[in-house]
Order: sequence, then C-alpha cells, then structure tokens
Amino acid sequence: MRNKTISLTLLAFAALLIAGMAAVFALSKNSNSFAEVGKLDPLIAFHIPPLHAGLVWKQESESPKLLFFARHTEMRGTDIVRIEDEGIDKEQTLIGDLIRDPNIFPFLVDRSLDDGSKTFNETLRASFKNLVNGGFLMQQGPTQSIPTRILSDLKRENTQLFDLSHPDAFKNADKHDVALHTESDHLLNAIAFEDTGFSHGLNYNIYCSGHAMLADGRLFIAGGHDMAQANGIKKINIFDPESEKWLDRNLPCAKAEWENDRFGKNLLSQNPTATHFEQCNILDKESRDPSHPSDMKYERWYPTAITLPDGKVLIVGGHDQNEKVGPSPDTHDAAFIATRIIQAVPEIYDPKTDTTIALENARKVFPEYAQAHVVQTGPEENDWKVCMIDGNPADPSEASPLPSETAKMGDDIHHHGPNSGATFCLDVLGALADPNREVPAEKYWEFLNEAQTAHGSGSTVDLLKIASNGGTEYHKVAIFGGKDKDGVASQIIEMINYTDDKPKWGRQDDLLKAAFSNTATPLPNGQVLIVGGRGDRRKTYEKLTFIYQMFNPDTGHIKELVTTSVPRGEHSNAFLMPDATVLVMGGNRTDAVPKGDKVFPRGDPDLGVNTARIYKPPYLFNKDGSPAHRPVIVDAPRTIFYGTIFDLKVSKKESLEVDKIVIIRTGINTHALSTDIRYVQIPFYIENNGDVKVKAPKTSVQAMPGDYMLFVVNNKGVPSKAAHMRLGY
Ligand SMILES: [Cu+2]
Repeated sequence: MRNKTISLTLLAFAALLIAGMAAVFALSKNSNSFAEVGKLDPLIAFHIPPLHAGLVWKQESESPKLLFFARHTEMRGTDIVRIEDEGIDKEQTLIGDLIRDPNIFPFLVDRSLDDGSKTFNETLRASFKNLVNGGFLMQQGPTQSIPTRILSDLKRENTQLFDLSHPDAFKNADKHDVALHTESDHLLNAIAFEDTGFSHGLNYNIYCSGHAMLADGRLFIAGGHDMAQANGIKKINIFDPESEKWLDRNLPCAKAEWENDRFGKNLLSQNPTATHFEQCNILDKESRDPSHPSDMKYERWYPTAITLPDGKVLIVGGHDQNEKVGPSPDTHDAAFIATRIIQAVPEIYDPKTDTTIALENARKVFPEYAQAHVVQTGPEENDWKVCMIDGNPADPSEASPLPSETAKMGDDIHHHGPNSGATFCLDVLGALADPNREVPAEKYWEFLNEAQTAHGSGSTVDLLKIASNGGTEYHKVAIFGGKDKDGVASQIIEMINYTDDKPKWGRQDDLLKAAFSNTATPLPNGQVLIVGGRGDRRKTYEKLTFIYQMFNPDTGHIKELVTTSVPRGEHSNAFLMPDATVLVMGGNRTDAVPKGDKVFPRGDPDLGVNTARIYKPPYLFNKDGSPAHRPVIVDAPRTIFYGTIFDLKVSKKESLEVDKIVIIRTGINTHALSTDIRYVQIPFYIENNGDVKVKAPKTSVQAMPGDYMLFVVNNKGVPSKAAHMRLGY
C-alpha cells in the first residue's frame, strides 16, 4: 500500500516535472518569438461594434479618448426593439421587430419564434419604419445593428467616447476566442464609455461619413447615412473634444417628433393609418436633413475628407440616391437603389467661416472612400496638391451614375468602384481661385501615374522624412492590396515617392494573402503593421485575412507576424496608441462567426461579438521575451510651431542613444482609410550636455496642423511612450 503511494507520488512528481519542463519550453519558445512576431493580448469585449473611430485630444491632455460611431447614430437600441418597452427583459426583445423576412434573417425565426408568445406587434413595427425611416425597410445587406443589439449596448447611443486612460478601459476576461465571450464580459469595461451622440448634440446619422481632424483638434464629419437604402446627407457635423459636444445643427423634424411621441403612440391613437408626423413627411428631405449654412451642396455617403495644409478640408466623392423615389413593398427597394449616383464635384469646407464651397470646375469620379494624400509640389507654402488613386473621368455636365450592374441588393451594395490605378493630383488652390469655379468642368486634376493595378479599398500609409536642412528627403505612400479593376481582391503592394522627379508607383513584396478593407498602421520605428482585410466581394469567413504582417518601406519586404482568430474586415480599424502598442478593433459582427460553425450554424451575428485587442509589436521585447528597455521622454512642449526648434528632455542615458524622432498625426480610421494619419520623421541634434534639440517641420505641407504623438526611438529600434503635441502656425 505504502509502496503504491510512493510510486504514485513519484509518478505524479515525474508527470509534474515533465509538464513543468514542457511549460517552460513552451513559454520560452513563445517568449523568444515575441521579439520576432510581437504579442497578441487577450480579447477585450466591447458593448458596441465601432465602425469608425478616431483619437481625439483635449489640448492640455497627455492621453487621448477614442470617439466611436456605430450604425444609426441618432437612435438608441431601445428605439428599435419591441416596445413593451421599459421592461426590456430578455433575448426576444433584442430581435429587431422590424425584420420580417425569414429568408434574409432565418436565425431570427429559429431563435425567438419557437415560443408562441413572442409575436410581433405589427402596428408598432410599422410606426417605427414609417416615422423614423420614411417607410423604408430597416434591413440592408451589411447592417447588423438592428437585429443584433446586445443587452450591454441596448440603452446606449451609437456614438460613444471611450476613455483610454480609465483604469477599467481594457479590462477583459482573459479570453482569446470570441465565441467564449458572455454578456457579462461586455460589461467589464463599460464604465470607460460614455454616450456622446444625441445627448451631446449630434442629430444625424453619420454612419460611413467622411472624416478629418481639424487643426484645432476638432473632428470634422462630412455627410453620412440617411434612410434604409443608402442615401447620403449634406450635413457637416463637428465634434469638439474640449467641450465633448457637437456643433449646433438644426434638429430634424422627424427626430424631434419621435422624441416627443415615441413609436407615434399619440399620433396613431388619433389616426391609426398615419404614415408620418404632421408637417414631417420623412420623404421630404427638409424633414430629415433641414438646411443649414454649413451644409455641403451635395449629399454624400462614403465620401473622402482630408485636412489641407491651410486648415481647410477637401471633400471628394461619396454617393447618393433619389430620396423622392419612395419605398417599395419589395424588400430590395430596387427602384430606389437604381437611382444611385456618385458625386463628382469636390467641396471645400472652411472651419473659420463654417461654410462649404463646391468646386464645380474640378469634377472627377472616384470610388467610395478613395485614398487621398497632400503632396508638396514646390518650395513655397502654397505649393501643394492632393493626389488620389483610382480616378475616373467625369461627365463635365452632370452627376455620373454608377455602372448599373452594381445597383442590386443582396449582392455587395458597397461596390467600392469604379476602381482604376490612375493617380490624379488636384490643384485645390487653383480651382478655388478660378473665377469660373461654378461652371461645370473637369479641370485642375493632373494625371500623375498609373499603378500596376487598381487598389479599391486597399489601405495606405503616408511616410515623410524631413532632412536636417528642413527640406523633404522623401515622401512615400504605399498602398496595400485592394480591389482590382474587376473588383477582385489583390495581393499587390505598390509604393510611390512623391519627391522623385517623375513619381511612379513601384511594385513591392506581395501581401501574404489577397485582401481589401485591411488596415495599415505606421509604427514609430518606421515599419508598417498590416492587419485584417477580406478577400472577396461576397463576405465569407474563409476569405478573411488572419495573419498580421509587417511591411518594411526601406526594403519593400513583407514579414509574417502573429496569427489571430478574430477577423477584421470591413468596418474594422487599428490605432497606434501613445504607449506604442496597437489597438485593433471593429469589423462586421457577422464576420466573427465562421460559416459552418457547429455551435452557431448560421453565423448568428449576435454571437459574433464585438471585441478589441492590444497588439504589442516586436520592438517592445528583448530576445528572451522580457520587456525591452525604453527611452523616456521627461518633458516636451504641448504646442509646437512650424519652422522652430524646440527642447525635448529625454532621460540622460537615453538621450545619447536617440536614433529617430518621429511625429505621427492622429485621427480617424475606417474602411482602410486614414487620411489624417501621417508619419513624419523630423531632424534633431544633441548638445554636449545631452539636451535634445528638435526641429519642427518647416511647412504645413510636410505635416498638416493638428494633433500628433511624438516618439523617441533608440538605436535598438525601441520607441518611447508618446508625448502629445499640437502642431500649429
Ligand atoms: Cu461602411
């Protein structure tokens, strides 16, 4: 008996020893690789899926907040669920009562309607559809927010401010698989989020609008989404991070009435067949998007916006439809969809006057969310243009319709085309100064070069280096994959250097997998992280890209990093954080459930939960997996001015090892588009006493005015944490 115990003990000990050794081996193997491929932290369950998001800063703050947008910004989840209302009890109330077609959402029927008591309230369902949505159906191909609000998100607005410095901001349940997340996991960090939509003055649905960060740190939003089937709006909305409020814009009539009489209970009790509030016919544009002096001339969904060196904003493209074509009983609203047009007229917003000017003389057709970059064309302050890839000729006299074959529901309604590899540069100041600015023409766009392929919805990075004399040493833009002319995902990476005599796109290493809707993020050491993307017009889990990749712009090489299990396709985003890690988040919720999944066979979007995660790049680790020693910025100015020299206090020992000083402009990122973000390497010298003197960019063409993170990178490639600074005139 005793012997047996001893031998069992020995056996257990041996087993423990082997397990221990295996664990050590596994650990050291993993740890070793952190310095090679980086490290993925556990998933962080969010209560809401961010479609687009951006870092916003109070001028005096060292830490940014993240402003989030989800779909249907002006409505809370409680506006779209069964309204036996206040007592929102359980799962069945989460099911969009407005969704009626079981062929489109079979999982809704399977999961909720087996219980006979859970019947729809037809009147109330219709009232929401009529009073808020003009009678249009709420479902559309890519919109999951209606049927899939989760409890932790239900009472919230769809615009949220995420306080990154809140102690619970990144609290998580230490899980690495989205399917393991429970409802309570989504509440772990909920306290770090604050409603920032209607309650803070935003009256419009800014889903997939154009974005730019203004010189004073305010967030600029052009256009957005109106009505169920892909209409644009003409609004300019602006968020001020100091007051955390939106600029005053008039409240749409239908929205005001809805607030007074939710679900039209009073209205319908007087007139059971009413289709709209009195004087508030939602099919009339003024009811939904009442005119304001700041409005754009053209309504836009999916436009590109970019801050210019003079602080104004250029708005290009986007599309719209004819809102006077009313809803049809047909779930596809084909007549409405068929009226879709691409806006060919750029507009310029001036934040000083809060007004917008249309450039009728500079028409050109671009795909949705086309890439744009400010490019220096000479030595003077006004020598610049905005270069854009995938340009197409515009009919000089009228709006240019999309190819008709794209006007189908049930397919990919976001045909991000027409794509082309043609790169054109717009002389913005020339077009603005033209006395015939209001005469329709296709002028001021100069053809630059044709890329080897089109790159529709491929992400870009914008990398600029300033020489010690203040001149621009190089200005490289790289574009990663995207859709070719036929709409097929590509693996091709191309790069152009705008300081060359004749700038030309040049092929680099291929991406490891063909993809569009990926996100490229410039890191402090000058390398570029690429995450996510999907590889087919039809979204399928199998076509998503799960490998993180690093692009080296000096060599053109691609390196494979970690592999994730979480897809990041359309509506995903990634942000370099002040601590030099990368926050990866967003994406369409349906993408997170594999097709054919045994537990959730139909890819139930309720279970494709919202998750973010922190990725730690290789530079944060030593070879043995321990944390790398980082340079420390002791003191830095909060505001810097063009053409000046400023002091940077770096801890003494590190100041002698400084290899690079970079400033990275922060802003919005979504749909592979981040026009705000530019990586600028700036010159410096070290005085005998170890003080670091840094030269700010000479002109605003090299670095647009606005908020930047400044990093010091040592001679081992390890970055400091960032100092926040605002660059201005
Ligand atoms: Cu979108």
